[in-house]
Formats: sequence, C-alpha cells, structure tokens
Amino acid sequence: MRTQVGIVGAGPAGLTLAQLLRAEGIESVVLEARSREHVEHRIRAGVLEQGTVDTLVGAGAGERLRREGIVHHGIRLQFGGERHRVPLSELTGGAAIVIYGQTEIVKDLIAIRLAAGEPLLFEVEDVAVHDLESDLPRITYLHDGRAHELECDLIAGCDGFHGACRAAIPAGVLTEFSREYPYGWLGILAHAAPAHDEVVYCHTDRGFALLSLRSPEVSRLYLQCRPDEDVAGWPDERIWEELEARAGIPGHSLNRGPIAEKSITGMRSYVAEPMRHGRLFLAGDSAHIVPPTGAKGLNLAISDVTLLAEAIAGRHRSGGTALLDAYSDACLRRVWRAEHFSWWMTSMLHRPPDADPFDLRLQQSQLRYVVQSEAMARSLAENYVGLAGAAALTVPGAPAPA
Ligand code: RFL
Ligand code: PHB
Repeated sequence: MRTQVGIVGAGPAGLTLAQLLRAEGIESVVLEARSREHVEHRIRAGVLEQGTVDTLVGAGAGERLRREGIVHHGIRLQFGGERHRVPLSELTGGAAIVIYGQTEIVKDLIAIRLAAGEPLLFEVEDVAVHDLESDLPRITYLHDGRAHELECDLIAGCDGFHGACRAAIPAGVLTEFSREYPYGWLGILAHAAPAHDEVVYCHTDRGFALLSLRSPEVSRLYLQCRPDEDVAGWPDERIWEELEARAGIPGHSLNRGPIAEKSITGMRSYVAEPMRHGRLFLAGDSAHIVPPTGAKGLNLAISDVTLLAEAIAGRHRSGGTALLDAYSDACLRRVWRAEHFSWWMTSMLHRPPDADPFDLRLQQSQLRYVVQSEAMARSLAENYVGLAGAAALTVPGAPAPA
C-alpha cells in the first residue's frame, strides 16, 4: 500500500494532522495501537488555547466544540487561604481559554474521519518505521493478524511519549533534555456540579490541588501526591476530605458526587531535538512532555501539527522543502517557552517532599507578587493563553511573516 503521509498515533496530534491534510487534498493513513474505545475514553487535558480552538474550527472539527466548550476569561490562584483572580482576557487584550475535554476532541475527529471513509486503523500491532533517510520511508505493522507495509512520502510520529517513532531514530541523532519531578497528580472526574466558576490552582502546606471542570455537571479535580503512589490508597472519602482541606476556604466549599475516574500520573519535562530525522517528523508528546500545571501539552501538540500540515502543504504545492526544513526550529521555539512556563508554574505551586519553611515562604512571596504586580500577572496570563506568534514557520533569508 502507498500513501502520501503515514501517521503513527491517533491522539490529538495524529488525528488533527490527518484532518488538516485532508483539507489540503493530501492523503494520509492513521495507524493506532489501541482500540477506539480506549482512545476515546482516555481522560486527560481540558484547557484549550484560542490558537488550538482556531485550528480545530478551521479544520472543520469545531462544531460541537463551539457549542459545548466553556469560555473562561480568568483563572484563580489560591494561597494563604485566599483566592485571587488573574483576569486573563483583561491582561492579554481579550484572549481567553476554552474548557473542552481532550476526549471530546478525539471523539469528534474520529467521527469525522470515519464518516469521510478515510483510513484510520485501530489495534494495529508491531508498528515499525524504516528507511527514514531515503525518499521512500516505510511503515510495517500487523493488523487483523496480517502483516502490512505502507510506503509513504513522509511519516509523522504522533505516537506519544512511549511510541515507536522517536525510538527508531538512530542513537546519537537526538539531543534529549529531561527533568523528573518528585510529584504526581491524582486526578478524578466526578459527577458533581463545579462550585468554582473558573479553574483554581491552590498552593497549601499540605500540597497542591487543582479545581477544574468539564461541564456544568462534571468536575475535574486533582491532588498532588507522590508519583509512585498506589491509587488504591485513595478511597473516595479520603480524596474528598483532602480536596476540602486543600481547596476549601470560607464561602467556597466543594460539591461532592460519584467519582467516575481516578488515576495517578507522574510528572516530567522532556524535549528531543531536532523534531525530525530524514523523512520522519515528530509532533506532540512523541517529541516533548511538560508537567500538566501549565495546561500546555495538548496545545503544543496541536501547534506542532498546525505547522507540520502547513509545511507538508507547502511541499505539495511547490515541491520545495524550505518549510519542512524550518519545522523543527519553529516548533522548538514555542516548545521551550512552554517548557519554561510549565516548570515555573509547577515549581511555584507544588510542595517539595523535603520542603523547608524557606522554600514555602519563597513560593508564597512569588504567588503574592504574581497577583499584586500587573507585570507579573500579565506575564503569567500571556503564557497561559498561549503567546501569539510564538510559533511561525520562518525560512532563513525570507521576509518575516507580518
Ligand atoms: P497522545 O495523546 O499520547 O497520543 C499518542 C497516540 O499514539 C498511540 N501510540 C501508538 N500508535 C501506534 N503505534 C505505536 N507504537 C504507538 N504508541 C503509542 C497511543 O495509543 C495514542 O493514541 O499524544 P499527542 O497526540 O501528542 O497528544 C498529547 C496530549 O495527549 C498531552 O500532551 C496532554 O494530554 C497533556 N495534558 C494537558 N495538556 C493541555 O494542553 N492542557 C491540559 O489541561 C492538560 N492536562 C495533560 C493534562 C496530561 C495529563 N496526563 C494524564 C499526562 C492532564 C493530565 C492528567
Ligand atoms: C484539566 O482540566 O484537566 C486541567 C486544567 C488545568 C491544568 C491541567 C489540567 O493545568
């Protein structure tokens, strides 16, 4: 079999790329290791930057997002028992964020692709990429018990942090940067009306907590825990009590309800450079990871594939590779801004396991500075909503985009 772009992974990056390419009249085949059911129910991100929303809407995948997405114009920072508002829109000339679950984006994109009859295969095994440095890279895989080979012009590695694509790049090509944090997040999805009207980031001396939401009936709540902790040690009652202890303040208590999902995730920062080897292009979590405190992972994945689709379309139209050659550097500029912001938010809000009173006072001082200084609040706000123009494809020697 032959296609123009072989896409490995049907997460937000792979599915969005396929949809963007289709709009340009470029064929692709999407290969996913897990089942449709699994991919559609993997609860993860929920905060979308305006640029992410624009890409999805522009790609024709925004119909339900526009109807059901909840626009927020601010976030809250809670510390020392007080809740402070960071007015994102006021500080950024009108930018906002949209609350819409990653699961819903994935469901929307899968439905569109299957309805169009475009190739998207689930439960594909033993995916391997070959001949990356040649003009005809290949993907081999097993599907329905049979071995297949897909010849491609290009391969997009959208298969997440543990995928096969980055691992196939020969040793010595990539430079990797990483940091592990001694923190985990216990996340729950609860059928309880959010009592908070905006996302609340809470710093306490018991550790961090985050109050988010998915709809007027569903709360998404997180507690800092150890990264290696067993979720079995967190019966529902303990979770609610700990959330109340960290996030409850006079006049703001939580609504409780049945817990539909409960899981613990460790945190890391990671970047692989460059995001390309020959005809393999990495996008999303396959190339970089951020701790979730800045709500950047999904947004970076969508930003990468927006640039990749533009670069592939440029090559398709003119045969030139200048935009593809500019892809990795353009992505990495935005990636590193998000890496710094996510590390900064994480360091400011979590309680280090060996924290001494000095550390906690520094964090409190930093938080107070953020809510008291308009310059600091604006810096947080413009990173949180996503810096406009932080990732544009520029070609050396060509005029900069307006
Ligand atoms: P994904 O979503 O991991 O998708 C990769 C896909 O590739 C498949 N795969 C393979 N397929 C074929 N062959 C192989 N060998 C394969 N190996 C893997 C996988 O099954 C999967 O379907 O990566 P992608 O598309 O790059 O998307 C990235 C985002 O999922 C991720 O960055 C975000 O979820 C991070 N994140 C958040 N990001 C935000 O922008 N805002 C948030 O509010 C936010 N909150 C979060 C988060 C991540 C979290 N966790 C669980 C890590 C909250 C949490 C708790
Ligand atoms: C979420 O709603 O899942 C969420 C919100 C903010 C974050 C991370 C996750 O920083």
